[in-house]
This record gives sequence, structure tokens and C-alpha cells, in this order.
Amino acid sequence: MIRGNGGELHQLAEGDTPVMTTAQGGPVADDQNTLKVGPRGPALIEDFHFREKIFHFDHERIPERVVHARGYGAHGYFETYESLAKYTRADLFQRAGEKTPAFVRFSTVAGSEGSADLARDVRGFAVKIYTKEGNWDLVGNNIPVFFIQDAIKFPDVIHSVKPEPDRAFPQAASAHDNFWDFISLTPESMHMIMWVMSDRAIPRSFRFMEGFGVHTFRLLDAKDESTFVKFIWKPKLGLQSVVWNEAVKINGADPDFHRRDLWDAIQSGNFPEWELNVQLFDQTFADSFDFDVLDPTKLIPEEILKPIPIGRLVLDRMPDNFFAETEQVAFMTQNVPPGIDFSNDPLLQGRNFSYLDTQLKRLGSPNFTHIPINAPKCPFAHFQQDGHMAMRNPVGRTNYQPNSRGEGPREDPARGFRSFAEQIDAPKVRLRAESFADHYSQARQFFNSQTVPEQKHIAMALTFELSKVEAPVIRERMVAHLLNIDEALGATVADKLGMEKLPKPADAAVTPRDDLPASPALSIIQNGPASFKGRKVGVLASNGCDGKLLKALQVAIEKEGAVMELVAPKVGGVETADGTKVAAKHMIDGGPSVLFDAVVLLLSQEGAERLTGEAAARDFVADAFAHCKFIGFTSAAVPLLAKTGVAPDADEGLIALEGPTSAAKFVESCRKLRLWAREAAVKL
Ligand code: HDE
Repeated sequence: MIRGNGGELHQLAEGDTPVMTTAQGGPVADDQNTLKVGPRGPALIEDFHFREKIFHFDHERIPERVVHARGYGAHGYFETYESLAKYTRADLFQRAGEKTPAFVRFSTVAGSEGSADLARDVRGFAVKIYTKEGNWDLVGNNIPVFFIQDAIKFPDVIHSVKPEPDRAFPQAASAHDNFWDFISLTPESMHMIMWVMSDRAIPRSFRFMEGFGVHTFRLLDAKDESTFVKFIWKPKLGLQSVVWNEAVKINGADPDFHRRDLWDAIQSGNFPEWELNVQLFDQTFADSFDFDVLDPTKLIPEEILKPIPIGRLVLDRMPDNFFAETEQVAFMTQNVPPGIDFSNDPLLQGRNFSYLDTQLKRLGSPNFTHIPINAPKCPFAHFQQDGHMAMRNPVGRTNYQPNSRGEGPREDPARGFRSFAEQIDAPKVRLRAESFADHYSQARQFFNSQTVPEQKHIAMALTFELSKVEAPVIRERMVAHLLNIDEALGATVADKLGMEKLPKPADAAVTPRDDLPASPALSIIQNGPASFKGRKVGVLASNGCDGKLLKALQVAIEKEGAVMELVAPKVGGVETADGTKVAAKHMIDGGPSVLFDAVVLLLSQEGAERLTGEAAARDFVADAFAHCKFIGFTSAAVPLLAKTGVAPDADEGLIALEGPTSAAKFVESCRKLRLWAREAAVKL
């Protein structure tokens, strides 16, 4: 049965199989063979069922998004905490406790629709809230700044990161000459580059990342008085990322790692949640702030302007159909309800043109708002009509205003959208504001706000990316910029690249400042979760393992709100020492430790002996250790540890499991997520 198409094609008795029909509703007698002259052909063009079926199949694809092609969405709701009437007349912020339906799409930027989830990349965080006064789309990213200051450079930055046009590679990767050529000639991108080279660009899960509206917007109250606002989504489960070596391996083991994570969480009732925070400020603050609040390469540190939580977003339902909803959803920055308005950020102004235009290209008709995922959920009335695929057409004779019949909708100055009546008296020019000219100070502040392991990861990421750049001149130009951000960082990267001497620091329009205090809010490690909730433990088990301990582990892990998955030599599972059969989720080759936040080696002596001979089992241990994960183990598993060169008492991240209370202790240790102190020893 075709769902959601309006008509019930056939009345069915319960249990009946529906009769297959053509798209025109004609019942089909044979869907296995084309109409032919004799059993050995030739085929007849008269076969309308065959032709309709193939014709439709040929047209299944629509153009993928030019950026953010790979994405994954979910439904949910936004709940307002308190009335914000003091700042905005936006209807969704008027009543405490009110829930408004929402749809969210997370994405990577550079890769095609079929690329892997763990690319080093910015993540899109696009939210559509179906308010009673029209759809509000907050089309954000998981990084609060952007590469460029003016929308006219967007095609250039995107061309440079996409596969190079002659060779059509690399896919979903910024590690190539074109990208770094453009970046090294674009100093305004340096702040964003620090974020993209940090672990923010390899999140562990969509559920553990922040979202940012990036631009400064305006809130307008009932009297059209304006307050500037920046929007920030904060995940209730805390921040978490993976390390690069892990990301590369996850892409092989499970290219759908982020999709599967969101699917599993929502399907099992663990609904992810984010709080919407606002940074509110007036013109006086804007004038006194160190940087221009219209410059999208700058952020306002949370320590200077505290984010205020104003509501929460809960994702509680997966789409019924990926194409109908996630692929066809059309986000547009220009979708704002009365009470929310734009600022003059030149990137935002350009985006307000691009998003409508791109939907027409992608969805093929100006009637894309008739698609259920894009249609407002409030009453709407206008005289827009006809066009391809028009589903909602006006009834009656009158399709214009004004008319003398008193028919049809009329505008309403009191309820309708009003723009902030900003006074502007300036020449028409193509100029970049001088207040946008400092490209290094906040990049330096970001770097200085990271913990030591995070700084190391940035240096490693830059080294890796630049090592893939063939032209030495590009590498040198990048190091020249890094020297303006942090001398030691520049020197480390130059050394690791094998550069013989350091270049001169890049010319800076404004001398980089070193008086900006560190902002702990910018670090992932300093904003991790307080518990192990929402995380996953992989238990590598063998026949003859301790069944009681397995049970205790399961209880402790689930009590924490985490998930346990069994990995075994055979997917059929294991038989514990007390004779209980337990099914496995993965066979060892299909369940490497990179898929888990922590691991346990629950082995019998015989199991450990067998597994020491298997590369997949040795990799399981070696990777978990190298990625600084907590490892629980039974004494019988020690030979497997030894075979991979890991001493059972190497550090506090190795936890011997003995007795029933050890399971709970192990889970408690896992709350730290990673033992970063190990990193220096493993030299990742
Ligand atoms: Fe986008 N962007 N963008 N972008 N963007 C698109 O619209 C564009 C920018 C963002 O899940 C496109 O529907 C321009 C910043 C997300 O469907 C397109 C500029 C931020 C998504 C477009 C920017 C974003 C898009 C492609 C520079 C963070 C995915 C497909 C002025 C605040 C939405 C589409 C989804 C998608 C244009 C810069 C976020 C071409 C011209 C800054 C999350 O219209």
C-alpha cells in the first residue's frame, strides 16, 4: 500500500495482501516478466507497466544539496521555559511550558550524500520549528564562526574543499592542495580553521555536540524595540569527540556511525535533548565589545556574555521515510517569525538569498512548501498559485487583492512580520569594514583555551592535512599564519612537516592580541558529561566466560543509562561458564573497539588463548588502549593484553574485574570518557 498519498486504493479485509497497482491505479497481474513475443523475446513497447516502473525508477534522484549533502534528521519538539515577551513578540516564546513541533537535520558539509560520517568537517545543525506564526528555521553549525566574512566568497571556499575538478578526489576531505591554497590566501578563515582542526570536527555523536546560529540576530518586542541575540544549542549529554586515528577506522567499520547512533538512541527511547541558550545584548555592549558583532568569524565568549537557557529541544521520533522528510526538508535562513529579525551580518544577508534559490533547484518547483515536511503547521492563506506539482490550489473566483468582493486574506500590520526600522545613511560601496580586520586574535584565544591534549590534536590535524598538500609554498604560507596564532604551534607543525626553516610570520592587518583571556567554554574536554549516560561499552566475550560478571556489567551499565553490546568470535554468541547462552551483537571482525566508548575483555583462559592468535582481537585491544579508552578485563584476558604490548597495570585506565562490585566501579571510571594522561605514552 502506498502510504501518505491520500487515497486508499483498495478496501482490504484484515490480513489481505494489497493488490499491486500501477501509479494510475490499475491492478497488476505479473510483476516478474516483461511482455514479450514468445518466452525468448523480443520485448514489446506496449508493456505500460514495465515502462511506467522503469520511467519512475529513472527519476528517483533529485540533485543532492551542493553543500551539506549527507545528513540525517529527526522529529521532536521545542519547549519554552519562560515567557520572553520582554525581549520578543515571537509567539513561540510567549508561554512557559508550551511545546512546538520541530524537525532537525544534522549534516556534514563537504561530502556527497554517500560519504562517511566521520569526515573531518563542520557539522550542520539545522532546526525547523513549526510555530503558530510560521516556520522558524535556525540553520546553524556545530562551530560558532565561519570561514569567510562575505557571502560572495562562499562558492570559492566550497569549490576549494570539494573534490578537485580535474581528478574528482578527495571525497569528503579538506586534506588537499585546493583547500589549503584558498585558506592560506584567506586570513579571515584562521579562527574557523582552528575549530575545524580541533576535535569539534570529529564528534562522537550528533547527540554530544553544540549547535550555533553563528550570526547575530535581533529579537523585537511588541513595540519593535530591538535586542541583539546569538543562539546556542547545548547538549544535555555533554560534549564528546573521537580522536582522528579512531575516526579513520570508524569510517571503515561503520560509515553510518552517526546515523546509526541517532537511530538507535531514538528507537530505544533515549531521546536526545539540547537546551537553547541566548546571548542577549544591546547596542552599547556591541559598541564596547572587542570585535564587530556583525563579523561571522568572531564569537562572543560565554565568560563575557553568559548564555541564558530559554527552552529545550527533544528529538523523539525518526522520520517514516528518509527521502520524503530528511531529503526533501528545505531549510531557509529567511524563515523567521514576527519578533525575530536579521542583523546586517553580510554572510547572513547573502544566505537569505541562497536558501530559497537552492530549494527551487533541488526540489524543482516553487511549490516545495506543499511537501508536508516543509508546510507550516499553522493556518496560512495567500494567492500564490499553480506551477509544477501544485497540491493546494485556491478555490473560488477571487485570487487577487484588493478586490471588491471582500474575499480572501488581507495583510495585518499589527500581527504581521515587521522589520527593525534601522536608520542607515552610508554610501553604496564594495568595502570590508575595518572592524572586521583582526583575523588572528580570536584564533589565538581559541587555541589558548584548549587543554594540552586538545592543543596536541590541533597540531596533529594541521600536520596531517598539510602533509597531503603537494605544493611546499602552500604549506609554508599556512605555517606563516600559524606563527601569528601561536609560535609553538607553528614551529611544531613546521618541524613535523620537515620544513628546514621557519617562514616569516604572515603580514597581519591588525597585530594579534595576547590579552584575551582563555575561555574554558571553548574546550570539549572541559565541558564533558558528568556521567557515562548515552555512551556504549563493547564487551569482548568468549565461551566459558564469567556469566555472573557479565550480568553485573549489564546491570551497572544500564543503571548508568549507557548501552552494552556483546562482541564474540561468532555472532551466534557465547556460552558462559554456568551454561547460559548469550547472543552477540557483533562478531569480532565486525565489532572493532572504535565503535565503543569503553571496552571489557571478558574472557576465559581458553578464549583468551584463541583470541591472542587473531588480528581482529589484538586490534580490538591495541586500538582501545591507543585511543585512551577505559579497559576492564578478567585475569584470564591478561595474555591477550600482553600480546598487544599492554601491561595490565599500565595505568588507571586498565581495570581488573574481580568480584561483583568491580562492574560498578568500572562504569564509574568510564565517566571520565578517556584517560588523556595515557596519550603521551601511546604517541598517537
Ligand atoms: Fe549554508 N547552505 N550557506 N551555511 N547551510 C546550504 O541550502 C550558504 C552557512 C547550513 O540540513 C544550502 O538547502 C551560503 C553558514 C546548513 O538541509 C545553500 C553561505 C552556516 C545547511 C547554502 C552559507 C550554514 C546549509 C545548500 C555563505 C551556519 C544544511 C542546501 C553566505 C550558520 C541544511 C540548502 C539542511 C545548506 C548556502 C554559509 C549552515 C546552498 C551562500 C555560515 C546547516 O543554500
